[in-house]
Amino acid sequence: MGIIIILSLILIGIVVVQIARITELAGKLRGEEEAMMDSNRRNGAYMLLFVVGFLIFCVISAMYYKNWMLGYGPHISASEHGVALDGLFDTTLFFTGIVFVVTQILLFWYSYKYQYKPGRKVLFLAHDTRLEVFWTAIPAAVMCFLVVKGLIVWNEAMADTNDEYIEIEAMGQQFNWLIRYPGTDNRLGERNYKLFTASNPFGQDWTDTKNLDDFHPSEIVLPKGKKVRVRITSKDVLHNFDLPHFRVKMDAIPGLPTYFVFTPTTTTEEYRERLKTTPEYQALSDPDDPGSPMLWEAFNYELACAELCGKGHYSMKRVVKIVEQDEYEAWAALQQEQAWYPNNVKGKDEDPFKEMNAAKEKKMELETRRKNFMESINNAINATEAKDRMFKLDYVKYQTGSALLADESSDELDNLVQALTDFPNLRLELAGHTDNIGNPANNQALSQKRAESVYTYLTGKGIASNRLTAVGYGDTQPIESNDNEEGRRKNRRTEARITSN
Ligand SMILES: [Cu+2]
Repeated sequence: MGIIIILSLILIGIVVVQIARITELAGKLRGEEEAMMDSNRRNGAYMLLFVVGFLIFCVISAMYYKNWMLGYGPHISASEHGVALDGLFDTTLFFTGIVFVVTQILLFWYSYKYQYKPGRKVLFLAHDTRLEVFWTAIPAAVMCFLVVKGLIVWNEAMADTNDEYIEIEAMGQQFNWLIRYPGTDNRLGERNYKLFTASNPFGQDWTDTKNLDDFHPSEIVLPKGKKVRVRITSKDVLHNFDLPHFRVKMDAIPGLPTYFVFTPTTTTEEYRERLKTTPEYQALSDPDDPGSPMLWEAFNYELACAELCGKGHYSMKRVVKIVEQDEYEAWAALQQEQAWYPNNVKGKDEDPFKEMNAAKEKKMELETRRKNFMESINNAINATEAKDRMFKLDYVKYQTGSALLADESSDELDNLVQALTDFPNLRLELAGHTDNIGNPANNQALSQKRAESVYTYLTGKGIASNRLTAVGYGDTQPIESNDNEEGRRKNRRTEARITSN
């Protein structure tokens, strides 16, 4: 196929050359000069026609597409610096526009006017300093003006700010944008590329507490009129952080964080209102679905990647929403609940605070148990009916088949020591109970020994022995059915009955 195309092109070339030669020979026969003059006149006229048509086309096309153009009509910039940036483009377009129109007209007009005429000779101009100065100085002056104006606007837009601002991070990766907000402390935490994992997409360093409240929303929501600083980073290749409606555009470079500071001035709702009266936005957003919203209703600001970064490049989009301050705060509060650390890292192996948090939780749990235990003792003391004048030692445990106290029992027993100290007249019967598995005599002996273990513990802590008695009831007083494990577990228990207070 390729060879056939190349052969055809060569053949066409040969044909064109042959036709040209035939024309030339025919011209010689007819009188060469007359033929050439004729052709020149025709081509000159065509050129004039072309340039007029071309310039009209430029104007019509600009007018036709005006409502889609950034910087014009509904698409005036939605950010503070964007207005100045658009002004810069307008100024540049003004000067280059003049040069463009003038040079096009001159180029084609000269081709027409100075076409070959017999006897007219070309002016020979070897050098003219005045002309050189003239056509160097004018572009230089215009360029200076444009560059200086451009630098001023650029420096203003890029000036890192001391004012209050919201700092967010956008990290490009093949093929989406990861967004990170600073959370309630308003500060983004440190990160390190060595920490990248599936559960840590930003490589956040969790030992930096500033990271703990950061959240990763799926869209960018920002309040109107607040300065925003975007930290722009990349995980793999070059990307480009582009918010066209805000005239924000900056490369995302792996290993070299960049930034952009801008202030949104138009909410999404206000921008839609602008588009509402624009004819181009009156169509259905989905032409095949008559129920779909109009284009102006479906409009959303967009974050795109403006760097051709791979074959999934087109999918690097995120919706950007500009809202009023209170709406932003409501959104941020909702996102805060989805903060990355508490939902995805806390308590897992990569959590550096895992043990600390576990210890803290254990402490809180013990405190709750203590409160509940003290309350149940109080209730028992204040109870009038004999059957209620008792409380259970739920967290007193023994080693399996033995009367030895399990280590964790000391928490509850120490609470009991405290209660016996607080109520110096309190006297207790310590009652051991078992389930009905095994020999009743053995159960009786085990429950007696277990009650005695508690007795020994308490007297060992300085409680007078005359305030305590230890009784084993074996399996004779079940509180639940012994037919299932759950019931048997409840029947194996230690209780304290108040004998006097
Ligand atoms: Cu990209």
